[in-house]
Amino acid sequence: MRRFIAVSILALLAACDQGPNPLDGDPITDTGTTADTGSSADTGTNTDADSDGDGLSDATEAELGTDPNLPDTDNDGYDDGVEVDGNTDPNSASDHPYAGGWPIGACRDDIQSTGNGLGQISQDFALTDQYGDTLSLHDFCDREVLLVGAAFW
Ligand SMILES: [Ca+2]
Ligand SMILES: [Ca+2]
Ligand SMILES: [Ca+2]
Repeated sequence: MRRFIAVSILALLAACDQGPNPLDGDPITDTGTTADTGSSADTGTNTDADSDGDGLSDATEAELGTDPNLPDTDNDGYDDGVEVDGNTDPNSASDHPYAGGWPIGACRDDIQSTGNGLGQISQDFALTDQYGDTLSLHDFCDREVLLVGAAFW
């Protein structure tokens, strides 16, 4: 009796796999088209997902134009999330956090020079630090900077 039941179950499973498509009756495998029109509010997209684990959600990466499947979009050695947190451009390899750890101000792109006199906002200029990075004065727009000059003759 057990043998008969087991054979019957196998025959039933085989019939389910081999039978005609229940949607249209033909022998072609159903491609997933059903009466569901997809009108559900759930589109299957998880906006909180971070597919590449760089600290930015896929939705945020879409807004920034970075690759949601590549942690370091511009291949400069810094993950996209680190760049956003450090106020650098995750889409530009020439713009990245300083190796020396000098924090870059979020206001750096908004700063407007007013002159080089006392109390004025200086023109931007760049210097090289001990790590070989080129530091821009306006990158430190959110702090006071003491400049010490020296010359060799
Ligand atoms: Ca991401
Ligand atoms: Ca990067
Ligand atoms: Ca970058």
